[in-house]
Amino acid sequence: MRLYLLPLAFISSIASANTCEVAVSSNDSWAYDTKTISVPANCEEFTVNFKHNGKLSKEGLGHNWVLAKTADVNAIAQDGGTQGLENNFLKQGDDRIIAHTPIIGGGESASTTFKVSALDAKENYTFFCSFPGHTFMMRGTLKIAE
Ligand SMILES: [Cu+2]
Repeated sequence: MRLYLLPLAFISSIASANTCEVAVSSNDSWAYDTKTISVPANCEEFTVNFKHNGKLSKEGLGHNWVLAKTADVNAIAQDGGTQGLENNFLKQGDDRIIAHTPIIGGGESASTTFKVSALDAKENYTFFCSFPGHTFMMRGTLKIAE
């Protein structure tokens, strides 16, 4: 019995650790490699590990990963567009933003972690890049998986 139970416990602990994070990447174009992120409801926190696999600088073609309610995305991007790279093209203290990474350039990576309990399974969430001109192409859906 013990021989069967130990490997199962080991496997399930690896699985639960892996599913509370996701890798998302982009490159020197206006796209993420991921369109949909599913967050397990039993995760306490969820981490997005974001990587820019391109070569261009963050001034030229930087990207970030920002999470908000879908209904708030356009207003956040509009308010952030004038805030400059030093503010990651986001309005400081904007409480509509649930989580975000800084703007990164080619070869760089950044992570952001948020509390899953802050999300509502009935709500629609969108992740997007707030770099001016990117927001309409660089976006995807995030949902809580029951
Ligand atoms: Cu971008």
